Amino acid sequence: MQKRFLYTDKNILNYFNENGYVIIKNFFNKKNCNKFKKIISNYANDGFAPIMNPDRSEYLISQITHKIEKINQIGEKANFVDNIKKDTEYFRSIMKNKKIIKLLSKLKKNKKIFPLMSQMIFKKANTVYSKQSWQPHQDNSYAKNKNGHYITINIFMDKSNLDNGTMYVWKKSHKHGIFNYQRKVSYREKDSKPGNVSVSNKKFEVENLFFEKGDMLILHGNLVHGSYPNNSKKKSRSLYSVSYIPEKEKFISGKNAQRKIIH
Ligand SMILES: O=C(O)CCC(=O)C(=O)O
Ligand SMILES: [Fe+2]
Repeated sequence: MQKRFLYTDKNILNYFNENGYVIIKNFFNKKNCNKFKKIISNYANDGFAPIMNPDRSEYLISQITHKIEKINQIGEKANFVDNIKKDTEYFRSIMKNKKIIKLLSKLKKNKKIFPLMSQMIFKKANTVYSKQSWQPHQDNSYAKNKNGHYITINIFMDKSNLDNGTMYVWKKSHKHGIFNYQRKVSYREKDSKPGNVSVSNKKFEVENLFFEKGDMLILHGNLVHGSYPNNSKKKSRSLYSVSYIPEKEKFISGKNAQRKIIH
């Protein structure tokens, strides 16, 4: 297994600059992971498709109308809708988690850091979307920050390995700016292969990454990464992904994600 750092480790910055990613071990404890999964699962559809921006009520509602319709009694419906506010606030509180912001700020010369968007990816065992294998892509191919300051974190809510669809990176590929890419539908795609496919003449070694439940991956926006399908019959591989940017940096908002500075 590759190196996993404690939150307080002094070598995080060096490792991140050199490798374009860093893994913080047990950032969330198991109880917090279970709480998170329980709450967000209330909003999943049958195929457990990813949920875009569950921290924004307008996004959450737009993705769960089918669930609301299925509830028979008006009182129950009202209770379900009433919970949305509380739950979006909970997801938002994770995006704005002080420990996360402080650590990301350390990686970016102590600049102020703001969240832009979030996404829940379930890869729940035995569902349609478990077979999702993200093609090798740079997250910054969407946001297009010219200075390469776009960052994504993935909080792993399950143990993640080759069997249940873990992630891989193209080693040190963050050092070459934004590559050309083949555009792909990356939200509710039909081919189970989302992610703008990076195209480069350079050859990079593939490094598979392994995670314990509660680990947090911090990704440089220009590091090419992807993931394998979840072939496990039993083990889901869920993660909550949040993207960030330092103050005053430019980015593309995007039609689906609608990235915006969240204060
Ligand atoms: O969930 C995965 O396997 C990868 C997700 C990812 O890279 C992304 O959302 O940009
Ligand atoms: Fe990604």
